[in-house]
Amino acid sequence: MQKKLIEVCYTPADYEYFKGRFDIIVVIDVLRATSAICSAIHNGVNSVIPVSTIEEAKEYQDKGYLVGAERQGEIVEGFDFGNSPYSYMKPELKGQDIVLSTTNGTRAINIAKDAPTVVIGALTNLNFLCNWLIEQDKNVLCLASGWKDKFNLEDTICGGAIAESLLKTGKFTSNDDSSVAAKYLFLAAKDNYFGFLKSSSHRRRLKKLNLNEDIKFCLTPNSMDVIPILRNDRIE
Ligand code: 3SL
Repeated sequence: MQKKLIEVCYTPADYEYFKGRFDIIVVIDVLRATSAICSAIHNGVNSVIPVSTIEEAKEYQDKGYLVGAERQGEIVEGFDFGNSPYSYMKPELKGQDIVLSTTNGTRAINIAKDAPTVVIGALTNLNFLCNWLIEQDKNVLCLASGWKDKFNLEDTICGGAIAESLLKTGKFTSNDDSSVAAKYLFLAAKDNYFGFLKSSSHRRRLKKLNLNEDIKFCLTPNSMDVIPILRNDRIE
């Protein structure tokens, strides 16, 4: 039986070099967009509509939607909430369709949206997602959201964790050095994500904004058994 592919792409800017060869794209933004989306779906939000720009977010707000918007780690003035996974646990959000726009995560989701399947990955849903991906038996690309088209550690490590888990089954293979390096980073970080990522740029950025609790939450693996999937521009 032919093995399926598992590869890791480090930034949305590199996506064009991978595009077209994969059945499933796993979009990853550990700090914090995809962790927040997992949190929303886990807590009974009906759907999250990911939009790339603040202008699009405003249009939805004018139509009466609840809208989360984050830029540079902070809540954009005039919106209902930002990108903290805790904001999406509020009971009043259950059953709602909400809109989200973030610096990197929602942009990466929209860049990948023409792929056959787009699924949301984070450390918070890691094992559940890996088991689901193994069952699908399809070619998988992990797309790290990075930071403004630059490489970041936490998304790459999460991609490496997924690659390692799929490769271990013997049913997947990978050809690209980006995947090999992501796997090595994961193996170095896996026993202490929090410590390993201490000096990462995004952790420092969020720490300055007093978002340590968010960081701890996002770096704690396997707190949620969810597979958020993009269907017709909505993540459900
Ligand atoms: O870039 C994003 O999409 C965000 O997750 C960044 S932040 O964690 O809100 O700073």
